[in-house]
Amino acid sequence: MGNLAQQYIDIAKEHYPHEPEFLETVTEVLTSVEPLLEAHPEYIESGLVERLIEPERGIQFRVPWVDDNGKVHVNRGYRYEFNSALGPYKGGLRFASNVYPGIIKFLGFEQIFKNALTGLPIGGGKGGSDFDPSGKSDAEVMRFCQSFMSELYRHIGPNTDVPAGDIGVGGREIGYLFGQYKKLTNRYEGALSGKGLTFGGLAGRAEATGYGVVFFLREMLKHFGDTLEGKTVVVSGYGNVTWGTIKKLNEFGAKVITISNHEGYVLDKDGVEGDKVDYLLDLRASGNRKCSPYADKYENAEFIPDKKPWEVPADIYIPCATQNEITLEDAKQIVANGAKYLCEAANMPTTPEAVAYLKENGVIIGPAKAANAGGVACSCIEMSQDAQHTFFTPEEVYDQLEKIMVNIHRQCEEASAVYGLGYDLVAGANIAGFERVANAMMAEGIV
Ligand code: 2IT
Repeated sequence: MGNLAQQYIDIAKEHYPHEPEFLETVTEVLTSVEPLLEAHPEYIESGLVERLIEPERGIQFRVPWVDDNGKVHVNRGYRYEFNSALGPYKGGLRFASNVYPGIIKFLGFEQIFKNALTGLPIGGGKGGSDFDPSGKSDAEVMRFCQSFMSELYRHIGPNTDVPAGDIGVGGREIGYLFGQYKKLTNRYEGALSGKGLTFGGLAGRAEATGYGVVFFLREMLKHFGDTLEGKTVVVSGYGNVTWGTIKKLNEFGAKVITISNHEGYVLDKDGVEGDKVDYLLDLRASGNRKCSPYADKYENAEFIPDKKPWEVPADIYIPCATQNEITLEDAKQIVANGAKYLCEAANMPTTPEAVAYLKENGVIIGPAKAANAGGVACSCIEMSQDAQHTFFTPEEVYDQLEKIMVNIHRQCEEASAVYGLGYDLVAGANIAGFERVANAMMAEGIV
C-alpha cells in the first residue's frame, strides 16, 4: 500500500483508536481505492477522504424504559448520519448487546458505498442500541421502541434520514417505532422502511436481502460458466437474511445443509427445504436465540455445539450472521474443504486476514457491500412506494431487485477490470461505490 491511503487510515486511528470494527472497514475501503486516489488529485486537494471518514452527524441518546416488573433500565441509543452526498441517510438500526459507536460507525461507513452501488438516491447512515430484544416480552420491546423513538423522531424523516431493520430489529420493532413516530409527528409517512404490509411496507422486503445475495452469487458463477444447480451450500445464521438466502438457493436447485447461531450449528444433510425453510421464521419469532430446536424437530438433522459451520465441506459458503464470523482459521478450513466461492450476506463477516487467505488460495469472494445491497435497494423502493401513495406487487419488486443486483455485479466487475485487477469483486465494489460518492461530493462542494 502507498502512503496516500495510509495517511487517512492513520487519521482515523488517531481519532478513533477504540473502534476496531470502524478502523477495519476504513482500512479495507481506503486500501482498495488507492489507485482511484492516485488518479484523482482533486480528491486529495479537496480533503474528500478526511470528510468521508468523518460522519456528518452522530447522535447519542439515553433510552430509559420500564420492564414488566416495574424495574427501570437505561440503554444507549445511536444514529450516525454518515454521508448524504447521494440522498437522505439510509440504513438500518441494530439492537444487540455489543452495540457501541465502533459497530454503528463500521456499519454506517459500509452503508455509504453499498447504497452507492445500488444506483439509487440514498446516502449512508446506521443506528441502534445496546438493548437486546431476545428474551423480552412484546410489551417490553414496545416500551423500549417508544422510548427510543421519543428521541430519534426529531432527527429522521422521508427526505432526511430513513432507518430500517438490522440484527435485532425486525417487523415487530419497526411497527412499534413507526407507531411512535406517527404519534409524535402527526405525519403518516415513510420515515422508516421494513414496515408491515398494512402500513406502507413493501411486498418482498423481508426476502430482499437474501434473494439479492443469491442473484449476485448467480452472476459470480455465471462469470465462470457455472450455475447453482446441484451445488452444496453452507450458510450461517437462522434469521431473516439466512431464510431469504435459503429460499432462493432452493429455487435455483442448490442444497443448503447448515444453519447456525452463536452456540453451534445444525447439520441437515437432507437439505433445508420445503416446510423446514419457513420453520426458520418460527425459530426466530420464538425470541430465544437458539437454532438447536431445528435438530429436535427434524429427524436427520443434528446439532453440533460450540462449532462453526465452516468445518462442513461444501462448494459455496455464505456467512449470513454477523461481523468477523470467518477468521483466518475458518478460512483455512474453507480452503481445505475445497471451496470455490464465498459470498458475504452479513456485513463484514470475513476478517481482513481471512479475505487475504481466501483470495490467495483462489476462492472467489462476493463482498457484502455489493452482495447484500438488495435489502437496502428494496428499502429505497419502499420509500418511493410510500412517496407515491401506492403499492407495488411482489413481481414488480423482485424484477427490479434482480436488475439492480445484476447491475451491481457488472459495476464491480468493470471497476476491477479498469484498474487492472482482473475479476476482484472486493476491490471492484469499493472502487465503484467510492467513485460514485466522490463524484457527488466533488460537485456539492466542501460541506
Ligand atoms: O445492512 C443493511 O443494508 C441493512 N440492514 C438494511 C438497511 C436498510 O435501510 O434497508
